Amino acid sequence: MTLLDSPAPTAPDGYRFRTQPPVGTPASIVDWVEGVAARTRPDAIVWADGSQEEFDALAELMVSRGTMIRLNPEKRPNSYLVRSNPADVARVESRTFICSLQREDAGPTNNWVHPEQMRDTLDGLFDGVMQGRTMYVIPFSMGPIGSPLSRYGVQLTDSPYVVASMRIMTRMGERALERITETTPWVKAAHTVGYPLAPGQQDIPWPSNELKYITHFPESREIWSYGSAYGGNALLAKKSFALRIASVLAHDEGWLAEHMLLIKATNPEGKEFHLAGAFPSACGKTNLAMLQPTIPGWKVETVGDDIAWLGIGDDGQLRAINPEAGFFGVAPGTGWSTNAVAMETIQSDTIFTNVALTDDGDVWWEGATKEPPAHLIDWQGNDWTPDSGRPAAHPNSRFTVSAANCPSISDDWEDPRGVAIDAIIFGGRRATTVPLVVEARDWAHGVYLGATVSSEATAAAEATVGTLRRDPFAMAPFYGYNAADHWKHWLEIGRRLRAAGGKVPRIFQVNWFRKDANGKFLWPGFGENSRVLEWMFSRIEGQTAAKETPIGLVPVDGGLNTTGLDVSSEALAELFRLDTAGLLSDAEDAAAYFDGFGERVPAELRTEIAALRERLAS
Ligand code: GTP
Ligand code: SPV
Ligand code: MN
Repeated sequence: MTLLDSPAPTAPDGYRFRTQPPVGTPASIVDWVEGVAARTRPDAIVWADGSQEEFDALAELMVSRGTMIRLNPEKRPNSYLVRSNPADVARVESRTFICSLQREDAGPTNNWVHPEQMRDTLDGLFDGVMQGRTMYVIPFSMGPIGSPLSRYGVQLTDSPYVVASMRIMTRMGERALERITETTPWVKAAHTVGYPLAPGQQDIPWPSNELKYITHFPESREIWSYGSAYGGNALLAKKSFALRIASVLAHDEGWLAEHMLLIKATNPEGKEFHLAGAFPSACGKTNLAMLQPTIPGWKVETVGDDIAWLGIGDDGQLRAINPEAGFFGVAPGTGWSTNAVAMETIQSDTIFTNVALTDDGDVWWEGATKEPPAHLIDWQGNDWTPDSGRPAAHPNSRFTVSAANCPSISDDWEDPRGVAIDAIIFGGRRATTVPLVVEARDWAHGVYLGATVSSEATAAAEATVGTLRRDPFAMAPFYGYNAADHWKHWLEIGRRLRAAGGKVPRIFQVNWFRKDANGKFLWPGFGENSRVLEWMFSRIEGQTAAKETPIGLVPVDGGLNTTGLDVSSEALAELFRLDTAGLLSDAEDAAAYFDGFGERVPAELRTEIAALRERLAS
């Protein structure tokens, strides 16, 4: 089939999808689309323009197929519920591959297969895989349209759910395509649900395949994804491009692609600070990105909640953009008391995936309200009551919503130059050992804190919930190259920042998740985390002294603002208690973890461990 004889795909009455490439589309894109179409043999090709009309038509199509349920427009205008196949509910790290030419370039955090071998496998899997379906072409920009920091890609997919989600999560369609000329580099991203339809075969609400491959070719900057329609497996602009491929681009070009939230905080005097924070999946980035301070006079505004691209600006500052245009946030635990801003953001124009349906056509999940409704339809479509003994929403259920819907979105969130970063924080979910907040002694120590992030597994990881895992820079699942080279790159960025003479961001480690002997969180978290932000920014301003400890700088007695805070002095002491034995064993564990990277671990990080052990031992 050639593009010119692509038939019109099914569309709701009165809507015509665009079946031809817009005039001026670079030949490189047209050729690639034709090549993939020749292999996958879709019934039709649609060039997504990104319009509201197109989104509405796709939604209507999905409602008619039973993929989407339109929610009650009085409760939740322009919003939809989607239920995935129960075997397709999260990223699958075990099926994610980095296919670099050399195994060592993927490093021990990644599954590696030689690119030639993977191409053979994919050739078989993609052969005729889109039969009976429409292939959608999605040109997209990561980063504000026209920003020098933005990068472009084209995703092909046979999933209308992916097209609709990409419209929320990225700047896509016509306005992105217009920016791609014959000389603009762009990333190829091919995706299929892996469920071809024989002539006359009835489709199912959530087509997917038991077999999954999420593959990346860092040298040729390509992504090929097979078998899943869920989140990071399928919205290839997100983790596959903006982290795995972008981390390689960033390493080569001298910038950083990170799993970080971005916020602007304003102090009572009106001074603004920007913070970038790396936390593993489901460890509170969205919450911190939308934080409502409990301390008077402070304001926090949202720049991004998941991914940041950072580089050294002309002014010598570390500057960051949020390459995304929306939020793909964890629903459970999101409620009016924990994240009111998110609750407001998702009042309308939202796609919900794998949450529960209420009897009046709205959505619910654990933590949405204190009291669960008396009856629900759960995420698998079954009747549910509070005594059902199982969660109504999947623990990794998500909302997909435009950042523009967020009432706390910062006025500089689309600044093409990016925001100038004052502080970088690393956090994980640690029930013991790691204090509430520690300031790094210097940049190299901060890089050590980043490289040794560890966290108890949540539902987003394919591990037993609660087991401890190393997640350096919260990037373990998202590295496109050898993690040890990333740590070296961070040390290099530090040197370049100092040489540039601008302000060098301070680095901090935080842990909202320390527990008491009864397993109860010692710190109330959420809005109260503003107290920790206040301490960090007063440190940057030179307004607060800090106490030296073997692991870094902590607040002096009374240094953390506890006015109006409902935490006992015992709990506060426990939050900062230095568990020397635990810290030493953490350092041993970090050293053993580094050993897995062999020679590629930068000498500076080995020095950090040795110095830390010495300080702890004395
Ligand atoms: P990804 O989107 O998967 O990258 O994750 P994320 O880091 O954006 O995760 P998110 O913000 O959705 O994390 C949500 C989980 O963290 C929920 O279980 C929240 O209850 C919990 N959480 C967030 N902030 C806090 C906090 O300050 N204290 C405690 N105890 N839990 C928190
Ligand atoms: C994460 O798992 O860190 C996410 C969700 O942000 S996903 O986009 O599915 O990777
Ligand atoms: Mn994430």
